[in-house]
Amino acid sequence: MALLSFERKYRVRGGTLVGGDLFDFWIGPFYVGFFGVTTIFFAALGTLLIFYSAALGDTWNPWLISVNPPAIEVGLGVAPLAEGGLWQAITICATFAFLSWMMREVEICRKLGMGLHVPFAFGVAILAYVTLVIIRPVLLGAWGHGFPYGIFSHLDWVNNVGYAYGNFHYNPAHMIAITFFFTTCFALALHGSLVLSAVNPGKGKTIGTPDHEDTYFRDLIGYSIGPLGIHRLGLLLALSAVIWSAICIVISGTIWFDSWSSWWDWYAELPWWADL
Ligand code: 07D
Ligand code: 07D
Ligand code: 07D
Ligand code: 07D
Ligand code: BPH
Repeated sequence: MALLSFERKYRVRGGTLVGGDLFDFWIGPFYVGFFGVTTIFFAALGTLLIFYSAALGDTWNPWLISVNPPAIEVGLGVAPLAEGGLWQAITICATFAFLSWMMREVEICRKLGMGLHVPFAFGVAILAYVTLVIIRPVLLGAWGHGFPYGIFSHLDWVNNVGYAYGNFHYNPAHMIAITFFFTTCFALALHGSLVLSAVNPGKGKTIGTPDHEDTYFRDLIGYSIGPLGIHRLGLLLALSAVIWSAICIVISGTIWFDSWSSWWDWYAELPWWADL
């Protein structure tokens, strides 16, 4: 296999966590490693089970295929395959496929002598998924509280769970999560446009230095967070968005059972205007 010149420098042995040299190789551009093998295994098995479930169902319309969790009455027990057992098996496969993918990222970071920021960030996405299909269902006492694996059916789940608590917009953690999501897009829009503007000064002119970028924001709003700072901020915003998402859903039904709008009653009941 022909290697590109930079690959000779970086395609070196070591950094693996499991399996030593055994899986320490590349297939084309892809690093394999022990966790590459486990990713393929769980991803393929999980996908196969989705097809099997679709074959048992009554539609091949991709928008309508849905692998449903067991009925609430099954509680935390194991369900027969066709009645939610497939959903349980796919959940196990998916969780291990995602975790394997994260660990493969860790091995690649170790190989390249880099920090573990990317796998850490992906770990937060996995945490959100695990909160939805494992942690919250376990706390509520039934796998039936997980979301169904189907393109339209999972939207119905979000909708129905939202309205089960009145207007979900009043969930304070949902507000914080949305605020972080909006702010993440805001920061990325500013960062992406700023960098492109600096590297597109117009035909025949030289590209601006990072000083130009800093000066732009100092002129505009009196402050620039700087070239490294914006990446720290971006990561912090994105991870906060998802952590608050996980919080907003895990508290629904575990510590708050009512409509979310009535959570705000404490505000109306503050002593200085409660009796007005
Ligand atoms: C762009 C990276 C690429 C990923 C893609 C998705 C599959 C599914 C399997 C048919 C940003 C690949 C799709 C592997 C095929 C079968 C059985 C990431 C990018 C291109 N959702 N959601 C979508 C998932 C949840 C919600 C689209 C996954 C929660 C809303 C896609 C999960 C809640 C809307 C999808 C998950 C929720 C969507 C685009 C897991 C709260 C939309 C996703 C494992 C988070 C949008 C028809 C995207 C849409 C949409 C996948 C979880 C809400 C099908 C894999 C339960 C409101 N979701 N979702 O671009 O068009 O992500 O839906 O947690 O409006 Mg969803
Ligand atoms: C409009 C902001 C512009 C800001 C400006 C600046 C100042 C100065 C000064 C700080 C567009 C203002 C500046 C004031 C301040 C100082 C010093 C940004 C704007 C010019 N939805 N939904 C979206 C999801 C549901 C609904 C967009 C998700 C339910 C409606 C986005 C879900 C129902 C509208 C989105 C979900 C519903 C939207 C918002 C999940 C409710 C819109 C982003 C997980 C029951 C809005 C153009 C945006 C839209 C919109 C996401 C659910 C209704 C894609 C993830 C099912 C009516 N939704 N949604 O638009 O498209 O930012 O607006 O369930 O109008 Mg939705
Ligand atoms: C962080 C940049 C700084 C901006 C800040 C917001 C005001 C309002 C006025 C009390 C990311 C300054 C706020 C000037 C004060 C009065 C009368 C940008 C950052 C600090 N929304 N929205 C919020 C606005 C719309 C929706 C929060 C504005 C659409 C949902 C804040 C607009 C739809 C949720 C806010 C606008 C929609 C919010 C945080 C204009 C679809 C939340 C915003 C002018 C897009 C979240 C209580 C943020 C919340 C939230 C402001 C438009 C949906 C109050 C200025 C109509 C679902 N919105 N919003 O972080 O906590 O932005 O609500 O278009 O859950 Mg909204
Ligand atoms: C879960 C994805 C993890 C992904 C992984 C990887 C593969 C491989 C392979 C492509 C978390 C998967 C990878 C499968 C693919 C290849 C090759 C990310 C996850 C591990 N909401 N709401 C949120 C808004 C309303 C409701 C979060 C907005 C209504 C419920 C976010 C609006 C009602 C839940 C959010 C709005 C309602 C949420 C989602 C507006 C419905 C949740 C982001 C504008 C009537 C969910 C943890 C997220 C949550 C959630 C935004 C409206 C209900 C903050 C902007 C009022 C029930 N909402 N929402 O979590 O918190 O990403 O989940 O109206 O469960 Mg909401
Ligand atoms: O490699 C990556 O990116 C290129 C990793 C990844 C990441 C990473 C990666 O490093 C990071 C840092 C994040 N995501 C971060 C985030 C955000 C902030 C924490 C957060 C908002 C988010 N990711 C969200 C999402 C979403 C949403 C919102 O829905 C999706 C769909 C994704 N991220 C998707 C992805 C993948 C593109 C990639 C990634 N995020 C991880 C790829 C991976 O794990 O591959 C191994 C697994 C497979 C190839 C397939 C497994 C198949 C299963 C066994 C079966 C399917 C089951 C599933 C539950 C069905 C769902 C059906 C739906 C219709 C509901």
